[in-house]
Amino acid sequence: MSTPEKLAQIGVVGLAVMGSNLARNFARNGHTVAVYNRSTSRTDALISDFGNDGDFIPASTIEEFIAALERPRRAIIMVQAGPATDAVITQLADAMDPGDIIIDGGNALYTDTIRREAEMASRGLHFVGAGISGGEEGALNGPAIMPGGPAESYESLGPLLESVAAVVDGVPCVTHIGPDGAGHFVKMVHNGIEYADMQVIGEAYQLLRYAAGMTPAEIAEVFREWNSGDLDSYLIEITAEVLSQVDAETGQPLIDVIVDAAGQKGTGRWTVKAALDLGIPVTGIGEAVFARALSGATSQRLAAVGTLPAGQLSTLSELGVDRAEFVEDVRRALYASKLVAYAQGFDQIKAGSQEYGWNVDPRDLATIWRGGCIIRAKFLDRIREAYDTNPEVESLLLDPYFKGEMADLVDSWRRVVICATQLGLPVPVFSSSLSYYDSLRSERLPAALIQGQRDFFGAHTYRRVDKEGSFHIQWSGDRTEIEA
Ligand code: NBP
Repeated sequence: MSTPEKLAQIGVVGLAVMGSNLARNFARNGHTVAVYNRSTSRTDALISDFGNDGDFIPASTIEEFIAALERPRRAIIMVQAGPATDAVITQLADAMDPGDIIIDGGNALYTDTIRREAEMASRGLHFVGAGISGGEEGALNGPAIMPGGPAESYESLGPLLESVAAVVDGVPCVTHIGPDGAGHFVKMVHNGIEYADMQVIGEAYQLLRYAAGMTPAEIAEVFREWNSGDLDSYLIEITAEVLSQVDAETGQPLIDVIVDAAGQKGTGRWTVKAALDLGIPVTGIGEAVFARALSGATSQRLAAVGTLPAGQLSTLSELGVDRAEFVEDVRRALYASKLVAYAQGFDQIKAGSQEYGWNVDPRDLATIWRGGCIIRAKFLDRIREAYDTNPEVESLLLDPYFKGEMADLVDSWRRVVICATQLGLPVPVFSSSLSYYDSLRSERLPAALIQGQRDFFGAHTYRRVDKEGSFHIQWSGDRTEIEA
């Protein structure tokens, strides 16, 4: 096997939609890119369709691919997460030398990344689990990139990633997140927040459509308007596009011909599982994942529609609610619920960072999520400012700016949740986020009663508000308190 005259600065393994777009992005930015895919047809298609984008070195075997890379070799894997990724890692590692860098750009589970990083480190290789957000469009034109792994690998890899990442205010949307699984953990929570963000937008749509009686085209206009204020974000922008789309076949709004069942098998579910392990209440993300699960429970839904009693329902006009005021209330409820979801997501990242010793800086995330990724939003600037003001803030909701926002939003939020309940419209994230908010600000929670119950049936003991120690009531005896 001959070594090519010109070597590649970076290689991409896996040339489905994400890998080929990322390879093109590197090539368009002046890098020579080695490309390899298990089935050579994808490699051939990339070269024939987009070979003019820049310098590619197509390889038909892993050995050819490795030989095409300059040292230290840098290879990005963009294949299906799970066993496929392990198979490719093994192939690459067997052909690489100490000091070479393997980057997994897929949506890997962070615990897999921790395991893989340790395995590769024991072989003298650098392993970088990098979350890449922005879908196929982002991969081609500038994604947000969240690389973990050894800090020293970022010295060699960072400039390359910075050259292809999205840029906001002159700042590339990529930074070293932390050791081993940090990058994939942060990407997972990013996706969890994305689930919540999409669900709150869905709930707002549902209210405007079925409570305010607006058409999809009218609602699209409302979202366009909202996109010029606090809610300015990619997801609000594309929502207006989806709602304006008319189905060519039927002439109906596209939204009305799309089956209302959404999948929830990937990173959203992982986020909630990880949050449960860490004991962090990510209620917004959790409800969003469950809302998708319920949407897909087709047979249960079919059995329930029109048969489960709804009780006495009202309409907006029966409740004497002004439509324009209601639309503004819904905007505020959306914003408040979204704030809760982000605050909870950042809480989870903080907890994960502490658990695994990653030292993740939340300001970095608020900075790199401003561009390229699906949850890019204007208000991430505010989140960064909040952490600039106080990096140790207990919750984003307690930042002075966001507290001020909440003061403006909370009355509308309550009105919307009450109204939705009276109309019989589901608002799982709006309502659970409000309950979370009220729980956070409650002086006393019913957990005291739960502790009393636990002590009663299981002698689990309780702590007192007025002195140190653990106590137990002798419930089946004379009911005196003893110190445990
Ligand atoms: P897919 O996730 O659909 O994976 C297809 C690629 O995996 C093909 O190149 C395929 O090769 C390769 N592959 C498989 Br499957 N098994 C393999 C094996 N045992 N050995 C070698 N290669 C194997 O591609 P994608 O949608 O481009 O996504 C790539 C990664 O990026 C995934 O981890 C995904 O979760 C992540 N991601 C995707 C998006 C998105 O919007 N799609 C966004 C962010 C992250 P073949 O051609 O020979 O079958």
